[in-house]
Parts: sequence; C-alpha cells; structure tokens
Amino acid sequence: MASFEISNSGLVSWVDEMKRLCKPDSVVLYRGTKEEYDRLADLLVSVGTFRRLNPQLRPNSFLANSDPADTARVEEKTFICSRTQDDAGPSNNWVDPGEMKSRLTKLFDGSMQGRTMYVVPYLMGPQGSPYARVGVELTDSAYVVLNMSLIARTGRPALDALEANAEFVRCLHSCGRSATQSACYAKTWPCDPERMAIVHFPEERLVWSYGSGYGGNALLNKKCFALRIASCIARDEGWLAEHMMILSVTNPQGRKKYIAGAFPSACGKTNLAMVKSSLPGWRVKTVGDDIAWMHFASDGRLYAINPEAGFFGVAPNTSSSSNSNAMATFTRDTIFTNCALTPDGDVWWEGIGYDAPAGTIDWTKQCRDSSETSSVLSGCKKDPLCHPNARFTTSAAHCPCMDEDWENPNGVPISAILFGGRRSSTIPLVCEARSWTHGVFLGANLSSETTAAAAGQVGRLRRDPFAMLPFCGYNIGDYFAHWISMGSNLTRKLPKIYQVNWFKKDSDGHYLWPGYADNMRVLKWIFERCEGKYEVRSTALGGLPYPEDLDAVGLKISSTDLQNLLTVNASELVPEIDSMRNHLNAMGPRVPATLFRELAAMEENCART
Ligand code: GTP
Ligand code: SPV
Ligand code: MN
Repeated sequence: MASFEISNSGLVSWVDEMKRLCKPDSVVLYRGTKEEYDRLADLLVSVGTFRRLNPQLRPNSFLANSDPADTARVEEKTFICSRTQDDAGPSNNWVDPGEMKSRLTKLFDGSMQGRTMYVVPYLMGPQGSPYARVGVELTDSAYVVLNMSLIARTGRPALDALEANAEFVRCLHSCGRSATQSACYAKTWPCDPERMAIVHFPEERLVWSYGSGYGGNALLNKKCFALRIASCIARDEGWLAEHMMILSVTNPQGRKKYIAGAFPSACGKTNLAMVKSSLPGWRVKTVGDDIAWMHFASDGRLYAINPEAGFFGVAPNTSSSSNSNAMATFTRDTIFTNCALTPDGDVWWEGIGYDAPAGTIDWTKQCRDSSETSSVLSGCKKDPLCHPNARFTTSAAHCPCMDEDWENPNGVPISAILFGGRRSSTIPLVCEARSWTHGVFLGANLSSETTAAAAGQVGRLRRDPFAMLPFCGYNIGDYFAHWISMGSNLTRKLPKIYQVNWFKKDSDGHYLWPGYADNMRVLKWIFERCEGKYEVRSTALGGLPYPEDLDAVGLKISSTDLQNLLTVNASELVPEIDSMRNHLNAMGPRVPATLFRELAAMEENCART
C-alpha cells in the first residue's frame, strides 16, 4: 500500500485487510485520469466485455452485454444488516450483522483470485461543498471502475479529502464466481447469480456486495451509499437523502425556481430532469436525475445538491423526440449496457425513433459460440432486441442542459417537491398537498406499477413510499417520522408538495396524457401556484387544478380526456384508501399516528363527496 502514497491510515489498513481476504493478484489505485480510463477500456475490449462502437458514429464509446442472469437490481438479495431487526424495519431484508459477515467472508475469501482489486476513491457532491462525502470502492470489475468514473467524481477531489483524513464510506465489491456460469460469460461478465448479496452495515457505514456486476448492485456509490447508507447518516444529522431528480424552471420573465421529484425506478426522473419545454419562453435545466441530498439552510429554505456527476439512464424509449438532451449527452464518451448493436457499429433500442437496420444483433448475442452466430432482423423476433433495463452511462459534463448552479457547493433552493409513479387509474395528472404533513402522507403512500429496473414481475401495483422502498436504509416508519419532523420547525419556508401521474390510461389502455415535453404544462401550473396564482379544487386526495388553469394551448387532447386526467373518482378512491391503510399497517408500529389521522381525514372527505 505504500506505493499508493496515501497517508489515510484507515484506508491503508482496510485495503490491506480486504486484500488478505479477497486475494487479488494485484491492487491498483484508480486516480481518475484519462490515461487510466483508456487503458482499462482497452483491457475490457481485449477480453470481450466491451465492444468499441464505431468511432465515426460514437467516439470513445463502448457496448457491454451482461450475463442474462445479471441485468437489474436484485431487491430480494439486498440486505440492511443493522444491529437490530427493528432498525432495518419491515421494508428491508435483515440478517444479524455478525452472521451475515461470516456468511459473506466465505464468499469473498479468494473471490478476486486471478483478478486485480481496484481501489476507487470518489467524492459524492460538488467539490468544496460542505455537504459532499467521500467513499472508496474496492472492486474486481474494471467495468465498474469505468462506470463510476463517469457518474461520480473519482480521483483528485476524493484523494485530497482522504489525505486530509476525511471519514469515508467503505464499499467492497466482487463479481464473484459461479461454478455453473457458461464459460464465455464467465470471461466477459463474471457473476454469481445464485449467491448474489448486496449487504449494508449502516452503523459501520459499510457495504459488501457480492456476485453481481450490474448497476445499483455493483456501482456502490449510487443506491448503496448515496441512498441506503446516506439515508441513515441523514437521519442522524437532520437532513434528507432522497431518490429524486432536481430541475430548474425559468419562466418567460426570467424568474427561476427549483423543483425536486421522487419517482420510482424507471418512472420518469431522467426524462423530466432533461425535459425540453413545449411552452414558448419556458425553460427547464437539469441539476440531477436520480438522487438529491437536501438540508435546511440558515435562511429557512430547503437546499439540494446532486451527489452524482453523471447519469446511469434507461435506454429504451429514449429518442430525439422524447429526450433530445439525453441523446446529445451520449453522442460520445459513453458506456452502453445491454443495448442492441447495429451492423455499422452503433447502439439501437426499442423506441429510439427508427427501425433496427437489417443485421442488428440483440443484447444476448454478444457472447456466442460458432453455432450461435445468428443476427436478428427487426420484426423477425418477438423478444425485444434491447433489454428493457438497458442503460447508458455518461458524464453530466456533456449534457447540454445542465443548470448553471448544478455544482453550487451550497445546493439550489427547492420550491416544490413532486411524488409520481405509474398509475393507470385513480391518481390524477397533478394534485397539491394541503400541508407538509399531508404531503408526507401522499409520499408515504406513493405507488406505481413495477418496472424492469428491478428483477421480478413488471406491471404489478406496489406501494413505493417516497420511491424509497428499495433504498431506505433504516426503519421506514422512522423515515416517515423524520420527514414529518423536518417540516415541524415553524421558522422554515417549506416547499409545496405535489403528486403527479403521467401514466393514467383510458379504457382502451392508451395513455391519456402525452407526457414528456408536455409535462412542462404541469410544471408551469406548479411554478405559478408557488407564486400564489390560481385556486385549487379541493378533493379527498388534495387540490386539483381547474382545467382552464392548465395551459393547453397547442395540446392535442380532447376535453373529455383532460377532464378525466383532472378528476378523482370517489368509487376508485374507496379501494385506494383500503390499500393505503393495509400498506401503512404493513409498514409497522413505528409509522407515525399523524399519517393514520391523514388517512382518516381522507376517508371522511371521500364519504362527503
Ligand atoms: P431510474 O434511472 O430507474 O431511477 O429511472 P427514471 O425515474 O429516471 O426513469 P426514466 O426517465 O429513465 O424513464 C423510464 C421510462 O419511462 C422510459 O422508457 C421513458 O421513456 C418513460 N417515460 C418517462 N417519462 C414519461 C412520460 O412523461 N410519459 C410516458 N408515457 N413515459 C415516460
Ligand atoms: C434505479 O433502479 O432506480 C436506478 C438504476 O437508478 S440502478 O442504479 O441500477 O439502481
Ligand atoms: Mn433511480
């Protein structure tokens, strides 16, 4: 370790200990330089994990195709091993930390043999921000190193902080090794699907992840640190670590407001954060697309930083018409995972806006033997060519719509908070909470039809409180109480809270709302509500816009459909209330009584209308 020239004694001894456990062939410090990035990318090309895309079409970009058994977060294999089961709460898998350590020690023992252990220091948050935090990931995956290098601030800023003996979150990751994995995938995408375990020890600010090389299972800075561990730190220190995008809206007069929004995985955060306004004179810019760390400052306002430095975004359905800013961001220097490959060496996915050229190879065909060389023609095969959770990994530096203040060390002041999910019925396009506590009630009951971002069934309705069900690192009842307490200081200027739903469907199963650029119309109404404009129509769910107040100029939608979007139907609310009650009960005895009072009030309101 002396060759690392790092004096942080905690880091030196931890790396030594983990090296003795995992037994890598060598240990390499990643300093975040372009030379190291290029060298590792070349290495991944040489072993077949990466395919270099056509440099004329997509300079310095790569396609990786994962083992089909390792394509998304594995929630059943994710654990919060706090000292007591009560502290993990009813929404998390829990095993006694001592027992889990001894189980995992067996898996990590020698797991890096024949591989390099990379030491990746990174900073979460803008350089110089008092709210930024340091993490170090030890990983045997060069793919992980390169992804982290695009989405986090690796190298210098973190090394400087470590030299100054900063505290850091320890993240250990190994792809592991499965006896049953096919030889070709074992070479290009090592993993151990049968024994995957993504494990958090919150009191120790420690993460151990074994057996998966994909996304949030392996890029431990993201969900593991910035949400699960950070939510525990935030509870202890009085701030919020949230699964939220952050954007700015500027009106035609040049006034700007910042809005944060929690939507479950693959429910529209990236698209909203980068949205191109459909309304003349209105402009949206991006601060972050997935995670917000928020604190109340001395002026009483809530400020947010984006702890990340890039995007790990959903590829399918990203097109020049749905998200041209994302398309412009990943024109170069990007890692694509589980997309299809065109014959001219570019990526393709369903919903990219044009047909797959003849000879396009689907995401599973990357690793093949001589008998399996078939290329797939668009339309000849039922299965999608691109995996539904295929992703692009790219740096915010290339994004054309970043807000001027996205790296402001103090963060940006939040005027409104949105909660949204995929609900084909019941939930209107937008609805305003009556108070902070009512907003917390709406957040605590947030629900969505499940998506491909997590392994398991897609399209099943589930409650996903604050879009944090898979990411809250402690007892969810305590988390609700923490949110309520954040709003109980009367000197604070609290953001307004809204529930939104871009996904309501008509009886034929078509989306009622065009979404994407037209979501600007909802942002405009919210922006102007924050300035005291308009009245709301009071319903059992909250305050709805009067249809004439929602800017519909140029909107191609019938007045019946608009009416449908801006209505809450009492007959739908009755089962909704039952489902909310079941959910709050299932979240255990630590759910604050206030939330049950909100539920009772809603039930009364519903009975009256
Ligand atoms: P994570 O990265 O998993 O946290 O997802 P996310 O919340 O950032 O979701 P993202 O913006 O990537 O969107 C996921 C999927 O929803 C994509 O296929 C989008 O095209 C689709 N989507 C996003 N916004 C809208 C919308 O307004 N309407 C409709 N119909 N689909 C949308
Ligand atoms: C999510 O699932 O919410 C993501 C992708 O943002 S992952 O990083 O894999 O968790
Ligand atoms: Mn996410």
